[in-house]
Amino acid sequence: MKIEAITVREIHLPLVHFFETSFGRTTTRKFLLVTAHCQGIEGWGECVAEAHPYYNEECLATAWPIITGYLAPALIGRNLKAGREAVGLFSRVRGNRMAKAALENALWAVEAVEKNLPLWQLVGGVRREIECGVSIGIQDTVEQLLEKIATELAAGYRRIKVKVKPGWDLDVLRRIRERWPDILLSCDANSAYTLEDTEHLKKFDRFNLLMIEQPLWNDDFYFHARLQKQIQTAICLDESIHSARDAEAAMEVGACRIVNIKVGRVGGFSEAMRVHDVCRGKRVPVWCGGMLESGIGRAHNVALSTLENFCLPGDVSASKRYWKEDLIEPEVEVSPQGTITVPDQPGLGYRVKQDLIEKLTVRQEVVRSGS
Ligand code: OSB
Ligand code: MG
Repeated sequence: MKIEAITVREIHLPLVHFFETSFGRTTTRKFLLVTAHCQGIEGWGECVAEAHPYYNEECLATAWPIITGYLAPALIGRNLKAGREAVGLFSRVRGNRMAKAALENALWAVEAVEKNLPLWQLVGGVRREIECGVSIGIQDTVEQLLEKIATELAAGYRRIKVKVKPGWDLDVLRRIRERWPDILLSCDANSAYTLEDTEHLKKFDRFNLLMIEQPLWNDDFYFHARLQKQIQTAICLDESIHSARDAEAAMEVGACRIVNIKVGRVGGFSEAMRVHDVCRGKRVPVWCGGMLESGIGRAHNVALSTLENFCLPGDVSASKRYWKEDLIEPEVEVSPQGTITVPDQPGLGYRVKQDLIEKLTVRQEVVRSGS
């Protein structure tokens, strides 16, 4: 693939329903899309950094200049054989993994078209169908949350994850378990607790949770290991795993028994596959996390979820849970059995709605040689 130009766009897409975590509420998802133009083939990638640096350090205001000023220029004019070669070309730039992932993943999509393979096969997937769960944000009342859970269970979803924070946790989990004693249930704290909450966190063990996601600091493994020794519920790490090396260290110290893999958080498909592999080697199950992606990021998540060790239902769910109209066609749909059928077309596997994307674009920059 000869990379001739890269288009970067900022998109604003209103959510069907607000999404609230321990760090705040989102009503309109603002994100970047990148397009790699390679001799007639266009590959799309989504930068999952949010509008504000609350989930992690990246946000739109950092990803834009990193992509246009450093990462895209490192690719322009190159003739690559594979998307993974982007890793070496980006290695001088520290961190900024979500920005890197957007571009690397766009190149994987180009490679898939060139090789006439569906993306899931190119990344080494083994499943034709992936299992879906949902992540349900903090609501205004517990009754509203219970109603949402009832809707998602009726739609077939196989695992319910709820967001928790101090003041929205034990009572909420108790009410859920009273109504549904046996469903696969987990919770995600997005770093809302500290070790001083250990006695409180022990009480989560009553609810037979599949896992508690990132209870402590976003950059920690060591104290998660200390907590894991004191609670029965499996800890799953999200925020603090940026690489395969992080995953290895976290597992070695006993910080988690499950790993959430987000392709943006770890810097792209290459690193996501390495995280997957080290976890498989230690027999630690993984699942695919979500960042409220549009169809483009969602299509990448579907492909990633086909790898062998993605053996728990992920946060990859139907387009219509998020958007009135998604940016791809067909939209991502979930069967009444709570599964997504993986598309078989070469490349991304979905058609990108260029017209809609242009309408939703609030700013755009094209990086090409000499620019
Ligand atoms: O911690 O998994 C998270 C959304 C934004 C930021 C962080 C997280 C999430 C989700 C949503 O839980 C998952 C999704 O439905 O895309
Ligand atoms: Mg999480």
